[in-house]
Amino acid sequence: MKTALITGITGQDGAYLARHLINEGYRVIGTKRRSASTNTWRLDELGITERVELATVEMLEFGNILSVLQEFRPDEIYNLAAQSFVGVSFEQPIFTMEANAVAVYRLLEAIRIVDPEIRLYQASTSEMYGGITTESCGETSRFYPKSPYAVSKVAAHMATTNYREAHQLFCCNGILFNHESPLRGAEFVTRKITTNLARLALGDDRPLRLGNIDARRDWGYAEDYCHGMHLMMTRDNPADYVLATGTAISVRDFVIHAAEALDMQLEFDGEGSEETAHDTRTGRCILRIDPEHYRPAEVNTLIGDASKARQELDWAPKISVVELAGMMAHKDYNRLKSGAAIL
Ligand code: G4F
Repeated sequence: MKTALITGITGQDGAYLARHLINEGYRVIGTKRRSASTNTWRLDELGITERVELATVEMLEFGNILSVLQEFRPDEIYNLAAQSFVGVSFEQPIFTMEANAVAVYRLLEAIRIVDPEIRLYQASTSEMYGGITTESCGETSRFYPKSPYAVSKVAAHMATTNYREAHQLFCCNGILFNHESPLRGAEFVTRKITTNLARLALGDDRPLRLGNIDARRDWGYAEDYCHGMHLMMTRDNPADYVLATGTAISVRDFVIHAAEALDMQLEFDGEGSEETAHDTRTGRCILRIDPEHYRPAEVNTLIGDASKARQELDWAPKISVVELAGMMAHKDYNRLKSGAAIL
């Protein structure tokens, strides 16, 4: 039986990846930070809480990382732990660099000390391309980070590549474009949209408040992407792969698709921060712009080219963004209708 260690197992990707690896016959160890109460709602929803072993690890402490590797001797590590909020990284750039980049050095050094045969998956991100908006980005595209988050992820990406080349570690960077699901954190825009629209569909009258609705993202379904992570780790040779759908739509269009799934037909009026949207069927105001959600530097468009993953991993996304918006909206509607808390 192979052992996988997943840092950040309580997040969206950690939960889907854990379920996939359990189904593949792995022993799964997940790290979590020390806290009075660990939120395992995603593992609970997938019905796998009792099937994973949780270890308390602080990624800022080298000794913690070393100990967990020595104790469990994993065959594979999936480093998904991060300060993953792009907006927050403008407020906490130093913590973001520590948690997302220096922590990766700790992990890489610990692997070298404990067992250089351990394989590492590093969660890289499309945010690294940030300012490259004119082309669809692949593994060899130039990086142009536009936030402290993106800068930290470029540093981690480079460190991982360097350890592969300098120390011959089996390390892969998975450059994942935005990937969403009903398990997405409620602060990210897609889930913020679906939770608020579901609330409105159930009679609440407070409009959804968003920042830049013209930003365009290449959104895929997170579970598809977690399968892709595992495929990278089963290759004979380590490499970096982009996972993406190849199609981008705007935040505005995501709102429209999610609203349609809840039987709302939106019409937009006004411009810039004065723009609003109402439901043509009821006349109710559904969306307002709130400049508080604008970012100091915005990534306007991201589109990925996953042809290498398609060819070498036989990977392809299975769910379209329209299906995804509908799936998320229905799930949140049903959660709220049954009285469940939105987490
Ligand atoms: O959902 P978002 O916060 O995701 P973002 O910034 O693209 O980053 C996510 O995906 C990356 C790629 O996989 C990850 F690396 C990263 O960790 C994270 O998971 O924002 C998407 C877009 C942005 O352009 C943002 O400005 O939506 C825009 N937006 C407009 N109004 C908003 C809002 N974003 C948020 N979170 N909240 C708003 O009210």
